[in-house]
Amino acid sequence: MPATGSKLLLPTICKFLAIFCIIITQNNVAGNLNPTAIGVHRRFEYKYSFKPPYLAQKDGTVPFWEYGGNAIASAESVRVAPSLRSQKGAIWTKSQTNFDWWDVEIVFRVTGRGRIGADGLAFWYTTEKGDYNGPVFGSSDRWNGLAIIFDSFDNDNKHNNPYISAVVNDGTKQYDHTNDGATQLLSGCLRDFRNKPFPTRARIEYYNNVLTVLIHNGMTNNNDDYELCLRADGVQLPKHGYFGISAATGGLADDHDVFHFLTTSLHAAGQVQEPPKVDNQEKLTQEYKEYQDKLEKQKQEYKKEHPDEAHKDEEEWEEFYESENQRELRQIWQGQSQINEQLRELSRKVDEIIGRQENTLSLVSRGLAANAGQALPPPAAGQAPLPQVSAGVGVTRQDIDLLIANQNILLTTIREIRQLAGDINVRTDNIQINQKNAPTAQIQSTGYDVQSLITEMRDGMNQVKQGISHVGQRLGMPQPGAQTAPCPTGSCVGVTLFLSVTAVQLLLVFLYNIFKNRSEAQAKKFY
Ligand SMILES: [Ca+2]
Ligand SMILES: [Ca+2]
Repeated sequence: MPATGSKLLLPTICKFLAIFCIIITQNNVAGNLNPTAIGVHRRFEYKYSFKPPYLAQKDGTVPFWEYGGNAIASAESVRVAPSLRSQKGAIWTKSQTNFDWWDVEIVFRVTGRGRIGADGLAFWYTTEKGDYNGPVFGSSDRWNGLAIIFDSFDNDNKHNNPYISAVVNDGTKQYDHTNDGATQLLSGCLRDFRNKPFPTRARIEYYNNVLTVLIHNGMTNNNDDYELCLRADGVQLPKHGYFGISAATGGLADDHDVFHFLTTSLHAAGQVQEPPKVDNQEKLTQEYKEYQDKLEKQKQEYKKEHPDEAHKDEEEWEEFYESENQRELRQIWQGQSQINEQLRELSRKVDEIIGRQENTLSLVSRGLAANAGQALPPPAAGQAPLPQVSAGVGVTRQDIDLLIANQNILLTTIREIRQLAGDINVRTDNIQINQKNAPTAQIQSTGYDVQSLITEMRDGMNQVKQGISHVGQRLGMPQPGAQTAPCPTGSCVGVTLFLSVTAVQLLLVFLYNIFKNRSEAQAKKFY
């Protein structure tokens, strides 16, 4: 039983060990795909890289690179070797590397019409740039450094091409073309890199003396589809070297195009002296301040050397510019000036209006005065004569003439009446003298008659008075046909006219009484 048990146990342990080893190996491979992912600082080295667009400039040069042989550089790619027979070309960095560890990614294409192509492409890291007419894939043999060779043509006829191999040379060994370098290679992998739908890529890392080559077979456009091609430890490469790409054709010819050559330097954590990170804005501000200080200093120096000119210059600048307060004051002053101008214009117009108003008022007052029948003032010098007031309103000359004529008639009548009264008085005196000579009774009766006569005279005066008032009313009323204006008040009848009419009335009454007395005396004689 123990023998049987040990027989059963041994293969089980072997199986377990085999699975464990596979797991370990897989873990190692997976870890090697990104050996420098952790704890390594990466810095893109633009002086050891090229990429489209503007890979080559208009004059055909590639910045920081030089190329020769049959190589052709364009904006998009470098055709290291064209698809013509026996072509050789290469492109090299102008300067050696200044970093120990690096990672280079190459994007390239090897394309040809034939099922088989030639010769192939090589990546170089060497202490010297190769010869453009060299025998090893467009570069020199006996190189000192590393070559990653993409060998298209199967020289040894082992049906193991295209093949990718890493060959390290110390500058002494000649490349074994006949065996496709099989005896010299460090490591390699069989990969078909010709005529792929997408560009093939190679990622070559050299870090801590470990060389790792990852290949992207160009079947997809995914950047992450890298596969491990080879990994070699303890690789001793020159400390500094040139990067290069070369290619060659033979009896068969492929196009060898390189699109990207991207170099990244690798630095262990703590080795890199990171430049102090200064904020860009702060840096610019500091530079600006320094420049301002420098300018001010130069200005001061200039002033010291040329005091007059400096002063003049300052004054000119002060005249040219104005401060904020000055601008504000200037704007206020302009506004005030405009307001002042407007006020002056308004004042002028108001004066004009007042003048016109006064002129109109004087015209109105003159018109009113004329309407009131007052004498018009003589027009002032320079003034136009006033327009005549309309005729039907005031007293005309004709009315005045008529009034004067009436007055004359009245005077004549009064004079005649007075004469007649004097005549009557004389006759009365004669009558009285005659009666003295008559009987006494009659004289007494005469005395009685005189008293009644006075009473009658008083009645007559009352009648006269009534008549005068009647006349006055009639004179106040408008008379048809007469052109005199109606009197606004009762004072239209003159005093002279009034007295004259009164006197005439008195005379008439007096004469009437005398006539009545005489008639009664004659009647008594008949009794
Ligand atoms: Ca070959
Ligand atoms: Ca071969």
